[in-house]
Amino acid sequence: MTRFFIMILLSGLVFAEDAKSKKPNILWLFCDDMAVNAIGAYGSRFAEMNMTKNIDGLAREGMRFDKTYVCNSVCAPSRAALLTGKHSHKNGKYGNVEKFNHDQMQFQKLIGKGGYQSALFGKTHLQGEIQGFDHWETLPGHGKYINPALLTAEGKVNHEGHSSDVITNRALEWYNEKRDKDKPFMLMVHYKAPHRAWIPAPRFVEKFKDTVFPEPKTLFDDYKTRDMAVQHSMGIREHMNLEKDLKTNIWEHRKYLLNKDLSKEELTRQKYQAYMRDYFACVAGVDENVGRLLDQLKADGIDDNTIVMFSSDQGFYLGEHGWFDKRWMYEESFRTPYIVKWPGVTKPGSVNTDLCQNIDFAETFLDIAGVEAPSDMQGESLVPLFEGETPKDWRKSLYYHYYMEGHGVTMHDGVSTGDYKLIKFYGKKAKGKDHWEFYDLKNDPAEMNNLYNNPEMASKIKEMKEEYTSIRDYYEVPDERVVMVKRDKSKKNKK
Ligand SMILES: [Ca+2]
Repeated sequence: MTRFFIMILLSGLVFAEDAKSKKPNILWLFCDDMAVNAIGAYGSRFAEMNMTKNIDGLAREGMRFDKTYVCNSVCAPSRAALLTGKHSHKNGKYGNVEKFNHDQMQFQKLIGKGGYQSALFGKTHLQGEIQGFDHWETLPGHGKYINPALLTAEGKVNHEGHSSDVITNRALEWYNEKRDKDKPFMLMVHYKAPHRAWIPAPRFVEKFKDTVFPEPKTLFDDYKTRDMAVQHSMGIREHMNLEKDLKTNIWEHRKYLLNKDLSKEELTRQKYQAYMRDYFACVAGVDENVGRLLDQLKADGIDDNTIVMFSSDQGFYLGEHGWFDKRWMYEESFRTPYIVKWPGVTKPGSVNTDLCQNIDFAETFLDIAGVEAPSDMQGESLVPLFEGETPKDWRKSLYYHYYMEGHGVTMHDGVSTGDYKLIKFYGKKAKGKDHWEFYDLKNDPAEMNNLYNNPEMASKIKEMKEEYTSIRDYYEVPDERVVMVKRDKSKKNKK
């Protein structure tokens, strides 16, 4: 009896030693257009509504990153930056239309050297066949919300159900049945939700029907001091499509719109509520599926040796400035959520405020896997930050560059130190001239006051212009303007 007990004790010790020396698994959870403000853990105006309990749980048990940003706030370029660890001008993916060069180096082509098996499920938005993953099942283009097809190495496979459920089901099938259980894994789960046109799974359609969502303070922004923002075409009132976006009966709504008693403000408010109902019904679907994946790790007893990271391809406007969509270098779209739970490494409930960017993710994955990152990747490993040890020479500013002309957002680039932001608009709407904006983020976090013409700010602006030149040099941004590939409207974008 005693001998039996000792044996159990010894095997327990061996197991504990094994777990310690074993490389950690990585579960990467990635959304499309998930606003920082949508996540309760970030303490937004929706936080008390408790709509993201599984994602919030990750922040409670791990580290919340408050200053993680993207380099180009639109779907495909963000994914290219994620895989290559490079800004758009280095990976060649400037917008959503031109082809991505899959032959270039990407982290997943190297992570196997560290003994990892890799798999990706869901949205990549990078036309052409993805390379380097041991297993992949990806949505063609944007993919469909309901009954999506997935591209695989063997061809296209049709699935039934909502995309968030299908993507999770496929990931779980690989996890349970196809992976090599003796190797660590890098599992990437890329949801389409909550991208426009915000179609939830049927079980969530009615979830928020009686909910009144709090409005942002800037819902009725008049864009005073911001010439470029005036020209937007992502206004909830003016540009949100009634039929496709808000799924209303268009004829009934037309009658409604013709009602002269309805003020512009009231129309904005009603459309905002309808938008939030669908957006959060999609978020609820993601959160539930995040819970399913976390439960599985726990049930298998490997949650202690699995790093879970949650992020999005960029932020989104949930009515701030009267908008939906992304693209701008303003905080709501420039910033993205990032939460990391690494048991034994990230301190539970901790918050990091260092400047991080989506070009850092590739090098972070490689660092975890013990694989050296190629010297031309442009990010930094975030592993020291997970350990609570910010390197002394950590970056002091971030570079951003948007190359498209979409939703009334003209081409622009800029630099942010977290406290100050300088933006240079130079695209069509700037009419051939450089048009600058400058924000004091500490005193004006909502970016309502462009202070570029304020003489009191002159020396700070000069300093930020020097920073702008220096960061462009550092990342080797060419001076030549990029001519964007236009979408061929004669063909349907099938892939
Ligand atoms: Ca997106």
